Amino acid sequence: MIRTIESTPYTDQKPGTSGLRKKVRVFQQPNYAENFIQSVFDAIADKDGATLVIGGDGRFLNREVIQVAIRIAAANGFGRVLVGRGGLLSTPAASHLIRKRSALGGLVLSASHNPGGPDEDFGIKYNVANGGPAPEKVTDAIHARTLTIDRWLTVEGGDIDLDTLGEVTVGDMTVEIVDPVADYAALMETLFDFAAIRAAGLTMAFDAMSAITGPYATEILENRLGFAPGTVRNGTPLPDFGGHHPDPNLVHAHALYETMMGPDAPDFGAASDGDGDRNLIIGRGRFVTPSDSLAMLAANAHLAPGYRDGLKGIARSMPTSAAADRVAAKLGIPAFETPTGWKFFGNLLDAGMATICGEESAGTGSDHVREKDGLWAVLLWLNILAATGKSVDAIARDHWATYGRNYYARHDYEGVESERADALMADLRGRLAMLPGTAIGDLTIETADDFAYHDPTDGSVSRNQGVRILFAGGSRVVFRLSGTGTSGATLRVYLERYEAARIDEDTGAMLADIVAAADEVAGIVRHTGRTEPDVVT
Ligand code: G16
Repeated sequence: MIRTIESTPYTDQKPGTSGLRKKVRVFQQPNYAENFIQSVFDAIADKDGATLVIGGDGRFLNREVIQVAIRIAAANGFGRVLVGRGGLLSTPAASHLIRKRSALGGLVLSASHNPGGPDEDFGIKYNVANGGPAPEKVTDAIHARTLTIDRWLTVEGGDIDLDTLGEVTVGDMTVEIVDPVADYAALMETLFDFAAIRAAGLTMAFDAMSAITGPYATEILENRLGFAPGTVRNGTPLPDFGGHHPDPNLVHAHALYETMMGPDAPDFGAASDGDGDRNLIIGRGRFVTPSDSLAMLAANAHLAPGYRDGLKGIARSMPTSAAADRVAAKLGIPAFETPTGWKFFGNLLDAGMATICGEESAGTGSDHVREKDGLWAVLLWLNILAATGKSVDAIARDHWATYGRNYYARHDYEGVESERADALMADLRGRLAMLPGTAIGDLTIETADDFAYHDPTDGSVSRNQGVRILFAGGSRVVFRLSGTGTSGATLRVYLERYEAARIDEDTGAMLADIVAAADEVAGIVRHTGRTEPDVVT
């Protein structure tokens, strides 16, 4: 029997860069998760008898919200819900399942790389039928509904067993508990030459960061590709990620970095994040920035069976370095520049205009799903290493020798008071027209604008996506506020300098004058009171 529960709106349920992310305690307020899930269902059509995928990264609150979501889905007319065993599904595996089973969409429960636990973060994201994050017109409709919602629907009944494969009935709806790994692993076998990787005899360290990729990496890397037991570290998903940030960068995956720079480093090192869509790539003695990784993967993708016929196009988010554009130019294929947020790649992938996409925020992926995919990037790297017989370092050096090098870094100022961060951006935006021609040290500003994206597939326009300051000679600094944080504001400053021939310099030294110019042009110290970034990646 369907029950109607009266409720009142919360005013803070606007989805950010990637769904609704808040502190666990916020989600634990009465009706909070229920309101948002019901708003999702109120905002979408064709639910009757449709299939819905539900899964999450296993963080604190995952199981509880899944049980609630199943009952709300049953009351809203869905015919079937697919749930990963244990409530687990990596974000790319959820995307694949939506596509494979022709689901109407999916609820992906994660706050990605943010920490988990009772005092940490939780999130809910809705993905549409192509497997990708809901586009802005859908998230806008969901948000509008959260502001007027006055009830949510549920069915009688208790929690179901999430840990046993098979089917159970909730209301009139079937719930199917599926193996979270099997379909995804099978997809990877179609894209990459597993036999060649196995035969290459490479050694590897993979840090699953006590998050969702543990079971996937253990099955694919150790069981199917024959990497030694223990290759996958921190392979058991924990509700609090062992108390760490499951963020695969040089700060939070520092132990892996130390291993890879040490005397006994294996050939290849990698890590993924809370929900399995990000990746960190480190060869023996060689860290590869996400922007470079995108370019190198695109340049070599034809070595993997899934991409043997070449790429249709390459897409990157605006703050990502232009290294991939150079590869696209050489390949004679289009390069696209989108706003930050994987959702902006979906239309290009659906239209067959791009095959590989990537972001500076450690995300790379292809048209095999509609999310970025951490293990996919790892496997493509392994396939390239196996096919070429070269090291990561050699591939990187060869790449820079061919294309030149985009020195790149991102400086994050976290937990800045929102008013101060907003003031910095408003101040900067107000001065954009006056900036061209301004000299700062040896740099001269050539152009300054606020990035707006015109989607070539549907004509939609997304404005105010980040301030770009371009210097004469091709160096660049970009300023934007993160859309994924849960407390205060995070100012991201993206720094880039292109060198055609000087490919072996220190990144910090190469970017020093741009760092100084960034502060001068935006008044970072003046506005935020911070003299140093919290995280440099
Ligand atoms: C999400 C989005 C990415 C975006 C990243 C950082 O990743 O899916 O497209 O690049 O956030 O966004 P921001 O700079 O606004 O914090 P994830 O891995 O957190 O889902």
